Amino acid sequence: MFHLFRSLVPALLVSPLLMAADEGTKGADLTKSKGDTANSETPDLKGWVRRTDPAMEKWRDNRFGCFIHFGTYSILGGQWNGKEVPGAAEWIKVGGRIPSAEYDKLVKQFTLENFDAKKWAADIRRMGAKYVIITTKHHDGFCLWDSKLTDYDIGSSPTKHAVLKELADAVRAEGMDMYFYYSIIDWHHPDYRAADPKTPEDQAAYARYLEFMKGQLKELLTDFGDIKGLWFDGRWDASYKNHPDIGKGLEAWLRELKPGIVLGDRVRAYDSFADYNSGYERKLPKTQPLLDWEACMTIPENSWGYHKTWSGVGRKTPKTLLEMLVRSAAMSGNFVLNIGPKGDGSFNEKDVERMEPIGVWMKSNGASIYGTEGLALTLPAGTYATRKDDKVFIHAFQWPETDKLPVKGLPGKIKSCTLMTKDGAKSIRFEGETLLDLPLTAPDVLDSVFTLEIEK
Ligand code: FHN
Repeated sequence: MFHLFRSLVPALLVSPLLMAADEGTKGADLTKSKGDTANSETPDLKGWVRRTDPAMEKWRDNRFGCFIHFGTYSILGGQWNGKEVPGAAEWIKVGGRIPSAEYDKLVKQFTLENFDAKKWAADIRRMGAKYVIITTKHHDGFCLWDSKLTDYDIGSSPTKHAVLKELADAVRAEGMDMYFYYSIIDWHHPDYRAADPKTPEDQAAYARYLEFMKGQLKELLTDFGDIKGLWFDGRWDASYKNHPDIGKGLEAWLRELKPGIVLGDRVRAYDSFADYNSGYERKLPKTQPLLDWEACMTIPENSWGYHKTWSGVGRKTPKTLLEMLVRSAAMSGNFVLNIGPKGDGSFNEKDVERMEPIGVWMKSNGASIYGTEGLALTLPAGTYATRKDDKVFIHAFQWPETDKLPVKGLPGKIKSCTLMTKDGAKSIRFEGETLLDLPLTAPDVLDSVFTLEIEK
């Protein structure tokens, strides 16, 4: 088996580190749940080449995605033995020091009596997302599909739902693109190694693990219809990070298996970018990055999986989340909002309370997001600009303090200006680059959008 990976694992050295099979979380570092580190934002693009093929253009045009973290940890909702476990709910096995024998029993409770893939997809589409990324396997190793390569999967649970298949079909039926998240880290697989494998035994085990991973990725790309891309995670363990050729080899193999596949840079070690920078986790860049990028965001400070209580700072409001989406579009990036469904398969009401108002806003104002790029204008605080063709969209999260709004640096003269209100688009007077006679209060409590038509 090892010879298959000679090209992927070129230089594994020898050392005494051993990791017992049932100690998959031993190498797990809780601090790492603070998030993947964004790759360099310096002008050194490390040879990155902007893809302009239809699949990548579609990824760009989508602008808004929905992340779903769902697994057996969703049953616990951040609680173990009646107490809240600090940290992200999907890390509860580590945070709560739950023995594998106990944690693995959750599979038998995965009944999903309230799971309805069509409802999930419809709710997500109503929020305005154009693509969905679901955790097919998170760090705990549990697989949301009936994999031929492991029994630690949904096939061993009592549910009758084929979650991934049902969801992928429903997502496409709603006109959205399906992406699969896959964790490189695996706390369950006996052959996974977190540390750089040094002994021949560890090297052979890790090579078997990489083979297992490829087998699973092949299942994911062949058994679920058109999957637009893979979203890798957990590249920080030394076994992967110290050997950039593993990621590069895997990436080349995937591109051959599925031409046009969209891959974020987490498939690689931190040495270079794949199609886009996916390292903006729970934060946005300060200025517009030079390459394609995507931010992913939690509703609480740091829990991706369902959390029943979350006693941290709190859950972000719809306005805060929407402003992050708009700021991302205004810096030519994608924004992915995460939700964590409950263990029974229903959505968390706290997530829905945020998805709905964002969806109402997107219904009237989606044209100012989809297919747009950012535009650097001189604008008052809390105001951002996006553009598409001859239209410039001004987003006012903070309503102007006077009845005028200066918009400096436009790419041409204004031909017309409208403001979206609850009664539709209303014409706005302007003089040069200043919008005049504005209503005294914001027509939209979230974000009021001006559409400027610019002379070519
Ligand atoms: O540890 C994970 C975390 O649970 C979550 O899945 C996020 C999503 O980007 N990724 C890791 C941290 O970078």
